Amino acid sequence: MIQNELKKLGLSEINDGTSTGSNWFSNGEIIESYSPVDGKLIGKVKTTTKEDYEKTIASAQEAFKTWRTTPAPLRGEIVRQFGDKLRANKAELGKLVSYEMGKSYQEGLGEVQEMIDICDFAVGQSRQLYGLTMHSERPGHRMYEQYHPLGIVGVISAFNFPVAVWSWNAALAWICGDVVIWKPSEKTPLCGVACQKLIQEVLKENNLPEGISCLVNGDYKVGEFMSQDKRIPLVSATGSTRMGKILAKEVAGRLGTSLLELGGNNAIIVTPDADIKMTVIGAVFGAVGTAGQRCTSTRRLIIHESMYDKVKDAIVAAYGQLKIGNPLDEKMHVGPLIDKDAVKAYQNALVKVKEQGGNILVEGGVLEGADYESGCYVKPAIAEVENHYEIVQHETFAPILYFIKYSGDVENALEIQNGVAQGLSSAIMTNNLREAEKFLSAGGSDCGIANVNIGTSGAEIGGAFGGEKETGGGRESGSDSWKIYMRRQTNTINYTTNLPLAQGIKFDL
Ligand code: UN1
Repeated sequence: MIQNELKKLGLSEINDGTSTGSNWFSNGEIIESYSPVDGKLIGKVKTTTKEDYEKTIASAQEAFKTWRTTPAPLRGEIVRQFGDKLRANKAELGKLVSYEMGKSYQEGLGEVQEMIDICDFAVGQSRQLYGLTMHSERPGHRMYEQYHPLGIVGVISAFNFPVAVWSWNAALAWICGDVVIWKPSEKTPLCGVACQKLIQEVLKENNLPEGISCLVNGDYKVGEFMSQDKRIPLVSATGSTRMGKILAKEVAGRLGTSLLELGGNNAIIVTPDADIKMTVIGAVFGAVGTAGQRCTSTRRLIIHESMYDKVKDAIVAAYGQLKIGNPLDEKMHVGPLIDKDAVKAYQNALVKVKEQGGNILVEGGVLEGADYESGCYVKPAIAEVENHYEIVQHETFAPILYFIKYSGDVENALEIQNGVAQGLSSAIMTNNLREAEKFLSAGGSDCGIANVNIGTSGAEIGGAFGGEKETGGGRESGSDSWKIYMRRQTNTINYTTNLPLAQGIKFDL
């Protein structure tokens, strides 16, 4: 189905799973990558052994010596060229993302666009790695701070954004003078190899060391090499809260830094002043886009009782129009889940919804027959629930949307919204200024992302992306997220012939 794209991306030559250069050492077990679109084998990739890993670290350490002293704007120029490489390969990479992960082709292209956008952002940032200057309390002294490269940055990414999340980290880490070791999800290894090949072309064209970008493959065991390795000062990880808690402990145990993007349990509050049409588009795309497999997917709709029936009818009707099928076919709205384990988790969640008292409004189910051979296609479901149900408190990575009714004013809705362990994304649909401002205030949404009159997903790269509570507290991509990829140094310079001490301390010899 995508033979030409695989060829253009240089992936047709790795059929036995062995690495073919590109600064990628993989001689371990074979991972077979099957497409959730049609269940076919796309390719094989070998995992990284401990020996391969040590080679990878050596290559990264070697590259860091050159890269850290390359002027930041020149590092930006390399990232600019990488952005151009992505532009030239956007259709192919977007299609591979769509085929290996299962999101729609439009969303695959959108993901590559996010990569291009973060490259552009990073190029500009490469001339703005600003530190402050301070006035010294001592005469003839000057104080300032500067930001220096950190070293090796480890990136562990998830299957749902198999390429973009790496680029948010890598593009910034590179302009900051760091080198990157990336472990993509073992569910989307070919996306990782494709990106590694593209950046290696750029490095080669510029005679730069390959170790600026390194790829490792495998499951959590390879992730553990990284989290336990004191040669990696920063590990940025995206995935489940369960994974994040284990990784954070390991990294903290060696006093390293972790940047975590973990689960969400994102809600849209629909107030009496909401625009129904906008609410329907925002909620339906948020809940079923990427088959509900974004960290930012809409899980809960908290609807005012006065609007409840209207919103319910409109959304249930919209669900009746959804076309589920091959995501490469642009007429489809919903593609498959990533694999059969995800299908099982979706089915279990629906059983629990019923057991715990939920009322199903749109029945789910696994689709069978022609066009659904992979066994990964499911129907988006809707249930009326109460916020305290154990299953509602939990993030299920599938298209299940919960309706929760609230009465009284927006404070009551906020209490429900904030009444979960996760804190990634949130939204309010309202044309009422007081409600919107309350939602955005210190007493409002407790999430890292809070939107007015748009849905919970689809964040732009210009803002800092991440969330609070069990989402892990990390911030990636825009704003000042670059700072975590650097170490800060405070410098005091004395340009006199005396040596006065700070705090007026006298120490005469
Ligand atoms: C994620 O689901 O891990 O806001 C990232 C969005 C995307 C990123 C999602 N820009 O939906």
